[in-house]
Amino acid sequence: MKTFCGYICLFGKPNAGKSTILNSLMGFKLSIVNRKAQTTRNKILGILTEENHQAVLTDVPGIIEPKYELQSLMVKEIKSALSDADFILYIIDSAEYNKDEFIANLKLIDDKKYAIVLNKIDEINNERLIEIGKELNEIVKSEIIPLSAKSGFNMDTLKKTIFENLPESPFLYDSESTTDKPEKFFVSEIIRNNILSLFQEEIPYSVHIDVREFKEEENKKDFINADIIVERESQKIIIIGRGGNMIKKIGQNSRRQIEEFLEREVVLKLFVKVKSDWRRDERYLKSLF
Ligand SMILES: Nc1nc2c(ncn2[C@@H]2O[C@H](COP(=O)(O)OP(=O)(O)OP(=O)(O)O)[C@@H](O)[C@H]2O)c(=O)[nH]1
Ligand SMILES: [Mg+2]
Repeated sequence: MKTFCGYICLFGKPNAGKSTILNSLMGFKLSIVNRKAQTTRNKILGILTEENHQAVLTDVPGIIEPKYELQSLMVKEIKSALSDADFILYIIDSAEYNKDEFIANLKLIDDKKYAIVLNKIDEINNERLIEIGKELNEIVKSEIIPLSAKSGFNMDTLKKTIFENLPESPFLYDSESTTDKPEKFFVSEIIRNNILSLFQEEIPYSVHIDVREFKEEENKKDFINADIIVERESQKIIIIGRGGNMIKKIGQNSRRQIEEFLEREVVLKLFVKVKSDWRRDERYLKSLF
């Protein structure tokens, strides 16, 4: 039997809904989603296999002008995913659509095969949707898929487009795999997402999670030991909170979600550590990416 397999890159601005779309296609929460922009930092693979088709979906950070080393590495993640891609989904938040910006980002992908995904159409009215559609039709010849990842509207069309654009190729992953990242990665992402949700301004962007220990023992709960790395002593105090109330909340919420993800019970120990200016420390970042 012929098989079809290839890399599909989810590309777009921060907050466009790339990770939400990946999760919806996969049918479970693989990539963290947050209403704050710049949620995704690393390239995440979701492997979707149906019969003789395998789509390797890459969720990447939103496209930005890098201002510090961490962001430069995030842009590198995007560029490597784009160059590997057989097909690109250019994802747009329809409520935030802007023609000039659309054209500027299109330049990064216009040598590749792509489709335009107009996400969050639940946030605009029909007249606006038609207006955007007309404008896009004047700029590109590619397929345009209006959808709402949140409600699931038109996700089936998107899936069909993805499978139709896979090149003929042997499978790259075995058909049971759903991702390339180890469980440890998802544990750190869940903890980071709770910090993103609980704190404002700089804190979420100053945090890195280092899962130092992840022990699976027979007849015992998994033991997870993770460091929350921040850039300054003052941030450490905020993360710990009055009488430890914030770190306790982070721990409780994360443990619950980790257990949901792993489908088994865990013991989670969190420590807050300061590593000054880690976001600009090239050597440290290299060890993370
Ligand atoms: N109303 C509405 N909101 C959506 C839809 N899809 C995603 N969102 C919301 O948009 C926000 C951003 O979603 P993400 O999936 O994290 O966006 P992203 O493109 O991965 O963002 P980065 O990782 O920061 O680049 C979240 O609050 C989502 O719940 C949609 O179809 N409709
Ligand atoms: Mg994301």
